[in-house]
Amino acid sequence: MKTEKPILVTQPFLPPLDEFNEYLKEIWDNKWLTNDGKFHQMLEKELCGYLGVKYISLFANGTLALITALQTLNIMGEVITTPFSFVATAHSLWWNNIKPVFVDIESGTFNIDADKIEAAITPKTTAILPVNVFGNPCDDKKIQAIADKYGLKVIYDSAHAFGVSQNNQSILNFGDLSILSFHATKVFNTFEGGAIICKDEKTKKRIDNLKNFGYVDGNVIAPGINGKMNEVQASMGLLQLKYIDGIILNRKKIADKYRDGLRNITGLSFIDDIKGVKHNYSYFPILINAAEYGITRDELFEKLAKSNIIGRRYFYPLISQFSTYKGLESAQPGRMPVAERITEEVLCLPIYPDLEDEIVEIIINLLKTK
Ligand code: T4K
Repeated sequence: MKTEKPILVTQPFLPPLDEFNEYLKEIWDNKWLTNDGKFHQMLEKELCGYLGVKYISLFANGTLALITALQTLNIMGEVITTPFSFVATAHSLWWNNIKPVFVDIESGTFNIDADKIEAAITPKTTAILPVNVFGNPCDDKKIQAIADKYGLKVIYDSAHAFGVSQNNQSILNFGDLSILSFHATKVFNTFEGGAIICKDEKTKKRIDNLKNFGYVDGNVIAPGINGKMNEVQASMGLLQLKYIDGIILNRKKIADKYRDGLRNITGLSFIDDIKGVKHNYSYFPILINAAEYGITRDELFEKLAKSNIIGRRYFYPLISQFSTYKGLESAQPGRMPVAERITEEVLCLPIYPDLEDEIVEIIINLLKTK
């Protein structure tokens, strides 16, 4: 069983080109390309409505949004975060001269284990930076209670969590600030892009200033960055919004098909939908317990690749295992047993709105036959 062309872990959704051309024509006519343009303003407004959030500030990418979110709240010293994420999470701390302190994750969601946060707090801790990894919500209640007790800020890296809600509330409203990524590989894409979500107008203004070099009325109030989203990106976002419900529905159908096909395979497990949560099916991670499954995750990865199925080991290695971070005390081997196991077992299977049923069946059969 080998597919004709390589099946990648994801493929961006692209709307019909002629619909995009209409936006491009308007941009060409107006000659307004960036700096809070018409489409930028429209997208901020429409996203607030779609996502159920109060204020949103668009960015050129999610990493700049993270870096600016930390600057917005003047975070410094040490920040508690997860090692099980894309490296941009911890990099945003490094860029702000903040020391990341890694805390283990829980096996049910792969998110930071809220019960282990308190032990990592020191007099230098100023914030918690959890990640709603693969779009699964963190235990916000517990995290917020700890933050309140110790006077810490909470910034959520929600790069994977576009459109996810819990008990009919957007999880982007968790914490003080949340960030999104609109990268090509995400559920909702603007080629590259990102955003910060905040709850009051004053903070929104500060973020908008910081993403525009720190300018306020001709004065510069802080060493801000150029984080602005341009009009081509924003118009792509407006167009994506027209299709987003169908995109998420197709992803759900694929996730359901995987779950039906992969349930009850010894040594292979996955996360089911969480009660009360509206998921976005941004990734489909499975765990391979080599002793029970018969081959290791890496052997399975190679086997699938031979059949042209290119999964991804998100997130392997852990951020704390990269050279840049492995010298930190919190990164030492043995300190985060759950994360250290999951990073060796995880494999993300292809999932994207156009993925054909027959391909999903091929993948399921490959996983069934060892
Ligand atoms: N926080 C978290 C938790 C994140 O996951 C990320 C980004 C960030 C923060 C930072 O947000 P951004 O600054 O990126 O907005 C990818 C993405 O580049 C990255 O955005 C993403 N997380 C990360 C999880 O995945 P790679 O190195 O795996 O990307 P790449 O190029 O190997 O692409 C993955 C697959 O997607 C390929 O197999 C093919 C497909 N693909 C990719 C691109 C770029 C396409 O089909 N078309 C494309 O245009 O990092």
